[in-house]
Amino acid sequence: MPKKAVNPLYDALLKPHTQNSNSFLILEDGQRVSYAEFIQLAGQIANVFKSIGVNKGDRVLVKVAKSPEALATYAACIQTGTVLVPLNTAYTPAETNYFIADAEPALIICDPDEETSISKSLENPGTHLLTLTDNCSGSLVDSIDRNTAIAETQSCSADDLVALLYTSGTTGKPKGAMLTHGNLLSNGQSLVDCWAFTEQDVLLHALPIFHIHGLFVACNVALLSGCSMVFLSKFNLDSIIDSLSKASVMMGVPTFYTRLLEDKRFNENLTKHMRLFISGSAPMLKQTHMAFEQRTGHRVLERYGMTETNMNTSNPYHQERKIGTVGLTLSDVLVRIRDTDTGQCLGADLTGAIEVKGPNVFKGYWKLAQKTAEEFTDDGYFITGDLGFLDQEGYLTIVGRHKDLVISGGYNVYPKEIETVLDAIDGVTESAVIGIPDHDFGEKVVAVVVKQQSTSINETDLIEICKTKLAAYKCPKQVFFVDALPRNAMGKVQKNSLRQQFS
Ligand code: MLC
Ligand code: AMP
Repeated sequence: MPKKAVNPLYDALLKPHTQNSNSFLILEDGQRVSYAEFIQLAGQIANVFKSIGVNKGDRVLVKVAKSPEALATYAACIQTGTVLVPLNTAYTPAETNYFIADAEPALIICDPDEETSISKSLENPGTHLLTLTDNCSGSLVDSIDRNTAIAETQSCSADDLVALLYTSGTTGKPKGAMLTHGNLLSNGQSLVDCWAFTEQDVLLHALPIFHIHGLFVACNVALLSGCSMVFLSKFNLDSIIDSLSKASVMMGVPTFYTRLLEDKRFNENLTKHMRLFISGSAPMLKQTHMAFEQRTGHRVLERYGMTETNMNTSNPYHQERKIGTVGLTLSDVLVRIRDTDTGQCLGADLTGAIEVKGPNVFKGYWKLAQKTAEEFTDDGYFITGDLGFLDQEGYLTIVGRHKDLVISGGYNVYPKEIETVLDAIDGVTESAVIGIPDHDFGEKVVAVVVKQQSTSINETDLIEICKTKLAAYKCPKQVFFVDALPRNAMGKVQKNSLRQQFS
C-alpha cells in the first residue's frame, strides 16, 4: 500500500486523531479507548488483512456482537480500501448463507459459536474465517496480538466502495446497497454541521452497529467532530439511565424513546444537562414527541434517511423543529415530490413519491445493474418508495410508503420474505403479512393466513417454523386465520383492508 495515499474517509475520520489521547469510546465498565488507541487497533486489524491477502475491493463480512474491535474492523476497512459487509447478529444460518453467497467475501469475521456452521457451508474454500467474541477474544484477537499496527493507507477515490449494506425489497430478496467513501463523508460532514457537533460532545450510543444509523450516522459524526461515545453493547433501560449523566447527545429509534418514557426514573433532572435527542429510522408518533417534551423540556429532533441514501432531511438544531415532520433537506441533498401517476413534480403541500439526489445517494445494488436502473429516474433521482409532502417552508412530512414494508422497532421487515416462508409450510394455502400499530415497536409484524381444511397447524407452529428460517424480529408476533384473503379486481391482496381489520 502506498504510504501517503489519498483516502477520503481515512483522511477525514481517522488521520486527524492518530495522536489524539482524548477518549473515543467509554465502555459500560468504565474502561476508555482513546482515539489514538482506536486507530492503533484499526492499524493492527489492517495488518491482519494485509498478512492474509485481503486487498482493496475485497469484501469483509462481519457478523459479531458490538465491541470496540468490531467497530475498529470498520476503520480497518476504510484504511485498507476493503468493503465492510455488516450483518445483523440475529440472522439465521440460512439467511447468513445467502449473504455470504451473494457478497462473496474474502474474509468472514463471526462469533466462535458460528464458525463451524459457516465454514461447512462455504462454497469458496479460499475464504478466510476469523472469530471475535463480545469480550475481546477469538482468532481475530489472537491475530491482532501478533500484528503490529500499520500506518499506510490504501489509495481510494470518493467513488470507491467502503461498505455493502443489505436491505430487503419487495421481491423479498435482500440487495446489497453499495456505499462509497464519498457517500459517507459528505453525509457525515452535513450532519456534524446540522446538529452542531463538537469535540465537547458525548454521544450516548446504544444502537447496533450493523445498520447505517448506529454505524455511519453515529460513529462518523463522532469521528468527524472528535467527540466521545458512551458505547453500550445494546439498548438496556438501566444502562441508558445510568449513562445519561455522562452524555450530551443521544441518538435512537422511536422505541428507545417510548421505553424511556415508560420509566419513572426518566425525568427532567436526568436530562437537563443534555443538549440534544435525535430520532430516526421509523416514524415517531406525535404523542411520543409531546410526552417527551412535557417530561424533559426537550423537543426530539427527528430526521429521515435510508440505507441507500444515508440521511436526507433533518429538523434543524437552531430553528424550529416541527413535530410530525422529518425536517428540512440537508445542505447538499435535493428532495422532490412527484405525482405517482403522472410523474409531474409537485409543489408545496401536495403528496407524492419522495425522490432524492445528491452525494449521499448510493452507487447502486451489488451485482444488480437492472434493479439499480429501475430505482432511479432518468434524471438521476433515487425513488425512495416513501410518500410525503414538503410544506411551504420546506419541511418534509412522510405520510406513508409506496413499498410494502413494516418497520418494527427500527428494523425493516419486508412482508414478501415472510410470506414466502409461510406459503411454503405444509397446511398453508396462502398468507399476507402486515404491520399493525404496536406501542413498543411502532409497528408489529402479524400474519393473516388461509390454511388448508385438513391441517391441524396452529399459530404457535407457524411462528416456531418461521423462527427456524428467519431472524426472530422478522417473525410474526401473531397469526390470524381467515377463510380467504380480500383481493381487488386485479387479484391483488388488499392489505389496507387487512390492516384496518386487525389493527
Ligand atoms: C428485538 N426483537 C424484535 C425487535 N428487536 N422484534 C421486533 N422488532 C424489533 N425491532 C425481538 C427479538 O427477536 C426477541 O424475540 C425479543 O424481541 C427480545 O430481543 P431483544 O434483543 O432483547 O430485544 P430488545 O433489546 O428489546 O430490542 C429492541 C430494540 C432493538 C428496539 C432495542 O430492536 C433495536 O436496537 N432496534 C434498533 C434498530 C436500528 O438500529 N435500526 C436502524 C436501521 S437503519 P424472541 O421471539 O426471541 O423473544 C435505517 C435508516 C435510518 O433504518 O433512517 O436510520
Ligand atoms: P432502511 O431501508 O432500513 O434504511 O429504512 C429506511 C426507511 O425507514 C425509509 O425509507 C423510511 O420509510 C423509514 N424512515 C427512516 N427514518 C424515518 C423517519 N424519521 N420517519 C419515518 N420513516 C422513516
